[in-house]
Amino acid sequence: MEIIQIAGFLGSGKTTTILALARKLTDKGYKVSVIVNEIGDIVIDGKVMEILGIKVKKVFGGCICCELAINLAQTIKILKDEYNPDIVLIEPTGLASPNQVKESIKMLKVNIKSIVTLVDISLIDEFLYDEQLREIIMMQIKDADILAINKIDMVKNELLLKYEEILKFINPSAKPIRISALKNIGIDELINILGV
Ligand SMILES: Nc1nc2c(ncn2[C@@H]2O[C@H](COP(=O)(O)OP(=O)(O)OP(=O)(O)O)[C@@H](O)[C@H]2O)c(=O)[nH]1
Ligand SMILES: [Mg+2]
Repeated sequence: MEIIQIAGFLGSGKTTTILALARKLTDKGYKVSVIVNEIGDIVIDGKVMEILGIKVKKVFGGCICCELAINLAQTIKILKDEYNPDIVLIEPTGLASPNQVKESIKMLKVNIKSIVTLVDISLIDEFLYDEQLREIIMMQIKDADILAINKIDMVKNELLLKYEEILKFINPSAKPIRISALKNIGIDELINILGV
């Protein structure tokens, strides 16, 4: 069982990316489970995923990163015991620290494959102007193993090139990739980089 965390700020495209990944991985024959926190429109998302035959577990009560650490670990344990999926995709809240989420499940001795941090290229300029948002977004970028610039369908190439440089500067060890989760661009490449 391998665990992949799809992190990123509010609205960056985590659920859309998870759906796109889960579809392709299911088609490849993998048994996929998704763990989401119970916020926003996830009830609908959950239904969509159930229809696709993807097992969905919800973590209740808000922020995955802090008080729910035990709950998340329990959820993963139950998933493993009851369903034993090949791949678990985790969507933390958009405010979570990816490393904290990772830390909270370390004791399970499961294989945490990667942290993918999504960067919403259509809003990054705006977000980075705000001091508080900047802090959260920088933390999420620094925690990434893979940095997926999402919503590339919405912006010009110059902006992409500019942010590829900036992201490389903030986190030189992360692998960069351009995607559009909504238009299904770059998802195969993301799966390749993930090595699943
Ligand atoms: N144009 C465009 N829109 C996208 C893309 N990916 C996601 N979106 C849209 O962005 C919005 C937010 O996407 P979600 O997948 O719900 O983002 P999220 O990170 O799960 O959001 P929260 O769970 O609320 O933090 C939705 O309206 C998506 O349709 C993309 O690649 N291109
Ligand atoms: Mg979501």
